[in-house]
Amino acid sequence: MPEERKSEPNAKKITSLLSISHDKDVDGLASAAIVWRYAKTKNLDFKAILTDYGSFEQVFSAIAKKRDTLIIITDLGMDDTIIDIVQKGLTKAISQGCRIVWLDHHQWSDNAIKMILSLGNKPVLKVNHEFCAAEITHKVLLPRDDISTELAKIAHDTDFNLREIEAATALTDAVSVIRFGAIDKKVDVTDSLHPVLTKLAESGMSGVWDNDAHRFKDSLLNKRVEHYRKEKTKKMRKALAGHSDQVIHGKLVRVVEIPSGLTSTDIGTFASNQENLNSIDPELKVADLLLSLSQGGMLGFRRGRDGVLCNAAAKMFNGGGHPYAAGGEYGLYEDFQAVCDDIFLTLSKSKAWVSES
Ligand SMILES: [Mn+2]
Repeated sequence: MPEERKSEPNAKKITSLLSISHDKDVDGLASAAIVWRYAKTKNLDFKAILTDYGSFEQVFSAIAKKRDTLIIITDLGMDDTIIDIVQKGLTKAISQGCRIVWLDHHQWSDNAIKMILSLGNKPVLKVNHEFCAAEITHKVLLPRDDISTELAKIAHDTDFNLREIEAATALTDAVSVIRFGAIDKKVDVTDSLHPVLTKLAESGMSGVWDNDAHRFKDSLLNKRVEHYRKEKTKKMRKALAGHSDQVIHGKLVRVVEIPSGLTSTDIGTFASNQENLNSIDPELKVADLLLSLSQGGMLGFRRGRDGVLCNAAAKMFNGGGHPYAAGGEYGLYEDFQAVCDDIFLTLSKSKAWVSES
């Protein structure tokens, strides 16, 4: 039984579009909204799955059942650990007339790139670290659509942690509230995010956010976000109060422990604001390099000012990323202060993370 059809693109046969995007943040959501707008312009039935790396097995076995579907994957990276799962699902789908478009900005292994490009039906793969995923999606699918342009801008503001657009910061918190709420109640994250995704895809930010009133149009969501922010501030003040500092190679390095319900981006943003720090301790200065340690032993790296390369620092802890934000791994631990001393010692051994700009 021939499993594979001839690899002619079945463009004419394609009737539906499946969007698979990252559920964790605004970038993933905005990417899915842009893909949805694209589906509308092509009159394709649309379905979205918002997911995270832990669920790849489930997602890609669902993909294997698809026929004559354009599958657009956004804001999700691939490394060697998941190649087999992904390849199996995609190969089956392609043999059933599907086409693959993958748009991302994370780190990919060479093997993962080779695998995607070797698939049938002319796969499209765009990976670019200089943009967020929604920007790439916008450029590739709908460069002239105003709402997609806006969504890409919103995603850029949060993904690069610029925090210049109030609505973008608010949407970031809304995504967290909705995700944590779904996880708590053990309901599906995609289902919970669907109302917001629908409105973003229909009308862009004006579908969810009232710019004049500086609030969400959905008053319940607005209340949940306000409450979440208050709780978050409390937690962050507490986390920062327990910081450990050391000056290394002339740079102030600070380690904080992240409590549950907060991300290293939350802490990084809060701790880079001098006013926030003054409210905890008038003597506390913004650190040049901030490391946030999660309870699972993951490390987030953020810089308070130029002169530090977070990616180089993260590399010393089996990680990587950008000069302004990166991630790495410490491993499970018990004694926070012992971890700090260990981290300080590691950072003192190399100057690779210090730049003279
Ligand atoms: Mn992203």
